[in-house]
Amino acid sequence: MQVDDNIMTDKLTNFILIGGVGVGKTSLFNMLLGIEDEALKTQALVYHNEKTVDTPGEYFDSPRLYSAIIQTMSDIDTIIYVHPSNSIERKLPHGLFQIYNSKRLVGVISKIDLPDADTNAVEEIMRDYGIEGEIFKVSIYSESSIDKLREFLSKE
Ligand SMILES: Nc1nc2c(ncn2[C@@H]2O[C@H](COP(=O)(O)OP(=O)(O)OP(=O)(O)O)[C@@H](O)[C@H]2O)c(=O)[nH]1
Ligand SMILES: [Mg+2]
Repeated sequence: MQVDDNIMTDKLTNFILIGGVGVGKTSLFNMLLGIEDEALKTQALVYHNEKTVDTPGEYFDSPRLYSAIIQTMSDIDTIIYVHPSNSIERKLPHGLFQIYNSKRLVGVISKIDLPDADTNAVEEIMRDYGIEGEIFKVSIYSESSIDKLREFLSKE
């Protein structure tokens, strides 16, 4: 487990980013928290201030690792599911979002700058997955798209 401190996390509610390999979780995480590092492949759970977590896509993509996500989610209030705008692949672990029905569930459609983006199709997938609340459309190349999500996650 990697632990890091960052001033921005004090202002944000605790959250966990989950989704497949390469969907853009770490890039988003870093922008939300004001971390300037380039997103490298995530190899393990990365915690900032104990309750803000980035996860490796493998945890989501391989059934034998689902238990790691489930256990990690248990402490966190907001679950952010990230799905890229240019993929209509459905591989949500069955019932994952229904395990903790007291948590706030948020959808993020990532990489909306891509030419083959189809945000309507991805939104439909997210609704089928049981995400009833907010769905944000973001690109790391659009500061304002990230600002909207950051504002939503901010405590004030
Ligand atoms: N075009 C575009 N590319 C993006 C965007 N966000 C991330 N990427 C690229 O997608 C690739 C994967 O991004 P990561 O943030 O490492 O993805 P991840 O979900 O953390 O991947 P894992 O750690 O393997 O689970 C990188 O090459 C990023 O530069 C975006 O908004 N638009
Ligand atoms: Mg990552």
